[in-house]
Amino acid sequence: MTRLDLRGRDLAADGVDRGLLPRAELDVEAALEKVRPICEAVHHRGTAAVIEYNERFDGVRLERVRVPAEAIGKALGELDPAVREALQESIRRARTVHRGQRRTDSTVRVVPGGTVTERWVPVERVGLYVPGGQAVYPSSVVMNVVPAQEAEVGSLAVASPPQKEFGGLPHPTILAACALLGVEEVYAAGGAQAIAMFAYGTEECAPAQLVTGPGNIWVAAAKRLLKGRIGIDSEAGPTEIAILADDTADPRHVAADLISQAEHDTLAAAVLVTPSEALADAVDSELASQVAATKHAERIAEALAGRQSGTILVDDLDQGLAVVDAYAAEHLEIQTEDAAEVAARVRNAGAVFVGPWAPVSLGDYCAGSNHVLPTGGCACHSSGLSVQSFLRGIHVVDYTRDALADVARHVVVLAEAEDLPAHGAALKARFDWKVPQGK
Ligand code: HSO
Ligand code: ZN
Repeated sequence: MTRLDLRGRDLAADGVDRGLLPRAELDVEAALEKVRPICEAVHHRGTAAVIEYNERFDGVRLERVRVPAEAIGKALGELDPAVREALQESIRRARTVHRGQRRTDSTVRVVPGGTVTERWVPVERVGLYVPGGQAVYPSSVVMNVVPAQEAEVGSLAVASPPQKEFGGLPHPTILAACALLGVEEVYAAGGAQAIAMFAYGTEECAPAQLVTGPGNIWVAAAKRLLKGRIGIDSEAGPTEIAILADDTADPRHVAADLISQAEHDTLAAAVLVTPSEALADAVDSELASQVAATKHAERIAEALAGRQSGTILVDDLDQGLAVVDAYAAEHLEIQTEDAAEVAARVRNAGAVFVGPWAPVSLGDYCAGSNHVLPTGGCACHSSGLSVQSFLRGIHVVDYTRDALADVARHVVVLAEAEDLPAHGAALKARFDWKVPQGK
C-alpha cells in the first residue's frame, strides 16, 4: 500500500488536515441529473416505470414488482441449512443488542405544574433497501430489518434488485432472510427506482416515511434527491476499514482484516495507521501473499492500490488517535497494547473493534452490532443504523394555568424582541389581555 509519513508533525497543535488522508471522492452530485428523470417517472407512472427501469438496468421484464408470497416461502425451503443456522444466529445476536437500545419515554418537571415529556414514536412505514448486483448481502437484510422491528415500526417493506438468473426475483438468499425475519412485503426493484417507489408509492407499494440501507451511487443520489419527501438514514458510500495497530499486532491478522473489507469493492478503503515501521513492512508482505491467494484477488488488489487506501506512519498512538479521529472511519480496529483503553479514547468512528479477537468480519455478521454504518467521514456527525433510526422523539408540553402565568412575561418580552407581537398576544388572550407578572 502507498505510505504517508506523518511522523515528526505536531498533530495535537496543528490538527490533522483531512485532505492529506487517503479517501476517494464519490461524485454523487453528478449522478443526481441521471436519477432525476427516473424518480419523476416513478412518481408519475408508478409500477409501469419501475418495471421499465428494472428492464433497462437489470435486464429482466417483470409482470409485477411485488414478490409473490410463494416465492419467499420457496426460497426459505431451499436455503442451505448451514446458511439458515448462521442467519438465525446473526438475527438472534442482533435482536439482543438492538432490543437493549430502545429508549424509554421520559418526563422532566421543569417547574411545578410544567412538564416536558419526550415520547419516542416509531416511524409508521419504512422501506428497506438491500443491494443486489455484485453484492448479495442477506446479512444486510438482518441489519435493516431487526432494528426496524425492534422499534416496532407500523409496517416495513424490503426492496432488492431483480436477478436475471432467478427469473427476475431478488436473490433467493435475500428472500430466505426475509422469510426468517417474518417479512412478507418484498419488491424486486433496484437502484433509484426502488428509492422512488418508497418515496412516492406505486399501485403496488404504499409510500414509506423513511428509507434505509446501503446501495450504490444511484441509490445514494436518489436518496439525496428525495430526502425531505422521505427520510433517509445516510448516503452509504464504499466500505472502509481503518486499523490502528502497534508492534503487538499480528501482521497476518492486520493484513487479513484489511483485505476483508477491500473485498467489497474496487473503491473500498483499507487504511493502516501505525507507529511501527516494522509492522507496516510486515503487513505489506503479508498483503502480497494473502491477496494472491484469495478469490477476489483482482478487486482487492485494485482497492488496496487505490488512492483511498494506504499506510500512515505516526510517531506514537496519541498521534495515531488524532489521525483516526480525523479520518472518522466506518470501521476502526484497535490492535494495540491496552486496546480497550485506546478504544475508549476514540471520538470518531462508525464502529470500533477492540483487540485481536474482534475483526470487522465479526461485526459484519454475528457480533450483534449493526453493519450499516456512516462512511466517507460522516462518522464525525452520524451514527450507524439502530433502533433509534426508526423512532422520532416528540416533545409533549403540559403546563397548568399557574405555571403559564408564572413565565408569561418572559415569553411576551422575547416575542416583542423578535417583532412577533402576535406570539405574545397568544398568552395575553388567556389572561384578560394583561401580562401576568409572575412570582
Ligand atoms: N462490511 C459491510 C457489510 C457487509 N460485509 C455485508 C459483508 N456483508 C459494510 O459495513
Ligand atoms: Zn464487510
